[in-house]
Amino acid sequence: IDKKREVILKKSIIPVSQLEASVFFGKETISLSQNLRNSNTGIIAEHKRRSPSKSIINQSFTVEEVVKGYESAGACGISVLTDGKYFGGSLDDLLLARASVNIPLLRKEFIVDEYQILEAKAHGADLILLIAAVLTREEIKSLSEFAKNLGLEVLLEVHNLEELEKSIMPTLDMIGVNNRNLKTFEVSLDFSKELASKIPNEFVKVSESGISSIEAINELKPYGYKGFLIGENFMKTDNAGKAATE
Ligand code: IGP
Repeated sequence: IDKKREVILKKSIIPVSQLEASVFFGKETISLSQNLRNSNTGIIAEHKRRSPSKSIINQSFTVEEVVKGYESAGACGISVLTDGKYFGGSLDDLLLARASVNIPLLRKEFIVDEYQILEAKAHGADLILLIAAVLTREEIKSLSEFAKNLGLEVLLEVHNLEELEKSIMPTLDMIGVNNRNLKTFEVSLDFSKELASKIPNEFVKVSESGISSIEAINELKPYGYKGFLIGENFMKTDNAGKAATE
């Protein structure tokens, strides 16, 4: 992570003043947490070309095609991977998505620095992801406060009880349980089921990764989950938007 921070700061070629001058910077954000509270499907569909666990998933569609498909299929929000190294994404993907749809957009990235949050806002994001596994409580606090001050919502990702307990604070909007262990790539919905009762009710509960059927969603709903983050299962099909409808 320190390496990543170094790389980011070196690459921070767009001056902050220029990010702040972008058309999207002053734009009001759209609330994913509200959408999820009011929805009975709760789908957050992800744009994901490839991943470290599966290599290439799908590279045959443009970002616009995928996100428009997701929007017309009724997704509550869209997650756009902007990490290039592991997921083949970029901030341009986020910008193209923003130009194509009017539903909330998550910048899916390993965020470790405030500069990345400014980038997210300038490229049209409505919310950011913070991953408890790579951040201290103090970092989660300062990064989430920074995001909230820009009008962005915060989805905090946890994978176990320790990460959850260290992270709970009022500047988070949604808490996501990642069903995939980022180190071993093991996937199990049991992670969501086991942690559900430990997540305080003021946060919208999201279950992330490895969700590949309506049955899985129906299994998770009784545990209080309102959001379901799905990438690979939609992206691997010939028509991601259509898969999201079904
Ligand atoms: C989507 P899946 O199994 O449906 O493709 O998973 C999403 O949850 C996953 O991409 C993800 C992720 C992350 C990627 C969850 N947390 C953190 C990168 C970084």
